[in-house]
Amino acid sequence: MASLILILGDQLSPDISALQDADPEQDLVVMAEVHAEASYANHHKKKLVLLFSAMRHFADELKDQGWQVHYHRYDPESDAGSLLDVVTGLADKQKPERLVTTECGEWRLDSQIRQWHEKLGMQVEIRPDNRFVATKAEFADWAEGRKQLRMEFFYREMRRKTRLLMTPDGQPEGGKWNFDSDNRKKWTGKQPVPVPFRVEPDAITREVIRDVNNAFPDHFGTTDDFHFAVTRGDAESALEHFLEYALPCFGDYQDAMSDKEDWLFHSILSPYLNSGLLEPVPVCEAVVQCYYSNQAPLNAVEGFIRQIIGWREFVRGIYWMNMPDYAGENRLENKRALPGFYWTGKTGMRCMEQAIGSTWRNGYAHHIQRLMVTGNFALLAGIVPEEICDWYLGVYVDAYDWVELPNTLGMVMHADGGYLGSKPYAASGKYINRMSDYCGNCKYSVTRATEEDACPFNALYWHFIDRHRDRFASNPRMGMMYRNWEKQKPARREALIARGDWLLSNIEKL
Ligand code: FAD
Ligand code: DLZ
Ligand code: SF4
Repeated sequence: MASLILILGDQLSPDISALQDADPEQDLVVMAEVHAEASYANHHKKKLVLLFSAMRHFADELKDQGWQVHYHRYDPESDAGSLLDVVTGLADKQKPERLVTTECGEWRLDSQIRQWHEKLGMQVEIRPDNRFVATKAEFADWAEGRKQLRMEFFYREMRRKTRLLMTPDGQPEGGKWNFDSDNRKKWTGKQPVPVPFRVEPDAITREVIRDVNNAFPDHFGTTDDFHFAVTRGDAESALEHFLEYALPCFGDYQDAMSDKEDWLFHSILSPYLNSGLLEPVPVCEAVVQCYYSNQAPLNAVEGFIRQIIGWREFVRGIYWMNMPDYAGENRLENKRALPGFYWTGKTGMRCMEQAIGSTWRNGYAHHIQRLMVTGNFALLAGIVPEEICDWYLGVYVDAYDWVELPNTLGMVMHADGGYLGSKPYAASGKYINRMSDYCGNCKYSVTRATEEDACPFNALYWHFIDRHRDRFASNPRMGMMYRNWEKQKPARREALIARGDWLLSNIEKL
């Protein structure tokens, strides 16, 4: 045999670089469901179902196209507990000339694979991942010499590179790069939300659901009502569904949250983009086409592509430029453990209960829930970054270290000292009340701050501002918050700090 071609669980793209120039008659494709990958995080049961089922479907599609595929199914009794074990077993039997693979998206596994040539005693060819707009080197070139890295400027480069939403003379469509200021409406229920796209589980998915429930009964979440796409064809239908029903309102309600609706107008495409069932540029091209055919307004279309060719590419670049040290950052010197209610959802804070509840049921919460509810609480409460990062890495079906870590450690926790974002997204209950209808159904009162029934976010917000004065008071984007803090009467400030202290000491009871 000529080559073993290893395809990882998030590399389910027919054009993946590892398959390029391969010979279906001579080479053997290897895919493996293994304990080491299934257990390095408390992966949501739906994430395991989605990946294992999508992997099994992809392997079958490759076989139908004439590839020889060795597929290792998850077996708790198997001696092959890691990808290296599976590859070693095959290499011993088949004596291939080399192993070919596409670079892995996680530093943890990538650094292992880069040592495999020594362990296997054969050549290991690691090819670049060709599914991103910017290469790692392009990002590093862009970042070099800049004091601060700001997504907005990188995004403009990506617009120029892809020519998405650009006029023929090289100007941004609509005369502006960014229409974010139009994208902050509260959703009141008047505009009906689309029914989320769903696929009923086929025989393969039903078998995986049984396997996952047997092998991982203690993992977070539920497999009930699994309805994600697990093939490229169905993921493309999910994209069509989004374009037709949700995209027109995506921009207006991008920052909204609802007590009644888990998905609102979001695309729910991240699980497919991140596992390889969809590619970012064709998705953005389809979205942009909706603007030119008057099916969606510019604020929706620009807002959407900014998330993908802007944020998604930006966080990946930051990840690879700074790992592994980035993962250990804790510049706010947080010491508090993650409260148990992140795993159970049992809390009286309605916004947290709903965001964690949706996460438990669906393996999904939309961006504003992740950033301004569960993330904001962890920031205000001073949770140890590693613990909150482990939570986010486990509980979402779209979670992979390269995208989760910069979002959590950088954007939410500001643990990188402002490298990714210029100021922390700290907010009181007022913001949550402005963007949602949670507070009306909460046992706490959002208009109070120091009383026993006062919204915990309020005092925790001022506690955060006060305890990080040395770090943030000179930040021009936070000056107003410090001026507001100083304006309050000393007795009020004392009461807020006392309430904050009480909340932090009694955090498990909230
Ligand atoms: P939409 O709102 O429809 O957005 C469209 C697409 O834009 C998404 O599918 C995604 O590919 C991309 N996108 C949007 N925001 C971001 C962002 N901040 N970073 C990177 N891509 C973005 N996204 C992940 O894909 N995996 C993660 O593990 C992940 N962890 C996160 C952790 C935290 C603390 C926060 C605040 C955000 C995280 N995000 C993560 C970003 C974002 O919340 C999700 O991409 C989004 O909620 C996915 O749902 P959607 O497909 O409906 O997104
Ligand atoms: C996330 C994940 C899981 C749960 N299981 C597997 C697996 O069994 N086999 C596999 O090849 N990949 C799996 N993955 C994805 C990897 O752990 C890893 O997150 C990505 O390959 C990073 O790019
Ligand atoms: Fe959340 Fe506070 Fe509103 Fe309750 S009152 S839902 S805790 S913001």
